[in-house]
Amino acid sequence: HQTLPQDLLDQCAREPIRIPGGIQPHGALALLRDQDLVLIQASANLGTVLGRTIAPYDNPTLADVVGNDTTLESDVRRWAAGGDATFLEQYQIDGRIFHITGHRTPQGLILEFEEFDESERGRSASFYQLLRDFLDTSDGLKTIADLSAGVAAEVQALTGFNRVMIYRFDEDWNGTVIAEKGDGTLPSYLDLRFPASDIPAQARDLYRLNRLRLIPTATYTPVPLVPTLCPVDGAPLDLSFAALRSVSPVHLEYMRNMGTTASLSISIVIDGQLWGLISCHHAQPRYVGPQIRAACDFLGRVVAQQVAARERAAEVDERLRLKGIETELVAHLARAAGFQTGLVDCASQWLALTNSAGAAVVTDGIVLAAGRAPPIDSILALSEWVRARNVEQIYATDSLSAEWPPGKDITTMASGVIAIPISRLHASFIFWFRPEVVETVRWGGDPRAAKATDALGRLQPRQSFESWKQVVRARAQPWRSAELLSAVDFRGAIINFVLQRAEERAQLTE
Ligand code: BLA
Repeated sequence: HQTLPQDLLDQCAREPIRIPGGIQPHGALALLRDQDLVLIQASANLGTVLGRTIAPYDNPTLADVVGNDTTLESDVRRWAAGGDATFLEQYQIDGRIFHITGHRTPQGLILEFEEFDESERGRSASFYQLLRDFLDTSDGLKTIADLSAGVAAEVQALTGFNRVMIYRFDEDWNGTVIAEKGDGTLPSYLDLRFPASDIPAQARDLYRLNRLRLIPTATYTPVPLVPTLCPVDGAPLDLSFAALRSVSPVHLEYMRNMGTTASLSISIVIDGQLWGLISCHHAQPRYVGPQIRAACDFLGRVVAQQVAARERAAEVDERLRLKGIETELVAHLARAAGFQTGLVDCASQWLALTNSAGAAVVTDGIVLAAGRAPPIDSILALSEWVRARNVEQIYATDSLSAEWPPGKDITTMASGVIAIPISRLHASFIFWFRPEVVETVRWGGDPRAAKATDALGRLQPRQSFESWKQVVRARAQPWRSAELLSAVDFRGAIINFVLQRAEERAQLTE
């Protein structure tokens, strides 16, 4: 697999993206002290953005900041005193309309101001319609692929970004673009895979918690916070949940290299895990206001639930189907002279139990095999190796040779292996095998080229996103959890069977 040297990965993951010390310039930020809502820290552009004279060092009151010719001041006070986690309203300040969002942090209340953008007018009116239509049609989108394509189209319609992608993470945190809706302005990234190092661990961590980020232009100059450190605790202000948080300069360079000026990304979080992103790109600068963003966030959550429901339903269906096969097989074994020969007699059910191409049973150094299985000697050597691992219930891999070097000689039969121990005393196992499936992965740029460093040894994002083909060998189709559960269940049945036969023998000899 393509991974960066650990020290470079660590370096990327160490960038403190939650405390960048500044914001993006498409709005302004104010930190209010909890007890009296006095302004104690602000982005340097607060006065300019609001068109008022504000001196952060003079501890201005909330009314000094936002004026008191609207209900804004009293509404914020009421929110601050009440229980809601966040605040999102529109107000006029000196004749200009602002979206004002608020959230609570241990360092105080953060208010963010974004001026209403004329391009939002009319869009808001149609987004309820769009969301409703999506909810109506999404029931009919049965597969993850269809659902993803539907969502990409929906977000494209909602936001007008040139290219909207559904980006799904794999177990190594590489990601693949599994659906895309574009207007032809930017090249297609559909089916391309991107290395885990493109979105380092601390960023993924943050995106699990804060599900949305907007970068209207990747060429901005950050606006610093004044004073630099938060007066409450002398620490940098935590901007984890600030919409305006200034983003990593490494990432901005990445965007520029990619030819995208603006981006919006929305997390798809399932069971507390980052499953994927809805990633939107625009060739030109592009801003979308808090209401459209909230609609996108809402969609991201709907999609997460729908993906989870479909994945669960597919697992349950498969589990039931495999259970049916197990029942048949066990009934047959009950009539067989020994379970080993019984398995061979019912080879097709035996293989079907885990959707495998080959299987073997090893007891007392004797191997019986079915389907496409490795040679006897290899199976015996493999049993010894698995035994040395002291496996309790199950051992499974989709790339045997990566864990057991002799496995490289049997990849065409056994790149994927499940082993279940069926005796505490002996190296007795039931195995299932899956062949190598040679896969051609198209990467969005050569992942090895992501290792470039600058003169100071700092890792740089890669320059080229030309697709690059990699042929992956010695890997089988990964095991699904329904298949692994099926193997574990079957182990229970076999152990019962062996015990029962032992008891019967004991009774006969009594
Ligand atoms: C962040 N990298 C990101 C983000 C994405 C990507 C989506 C989230 C920010 C956003 O919303 O734009 C990567 N964008 C992609 C990928 C696709 C895409 C893969 O559209 C594919 C379609 N990046 C590097 C290297 C480093 C790095 C080498 O390439 C480290 C040195 C860092 N990427 C990096 C950091 C962030 C990031 C630090 C966090 C940015 C932030 O939120 O501050």
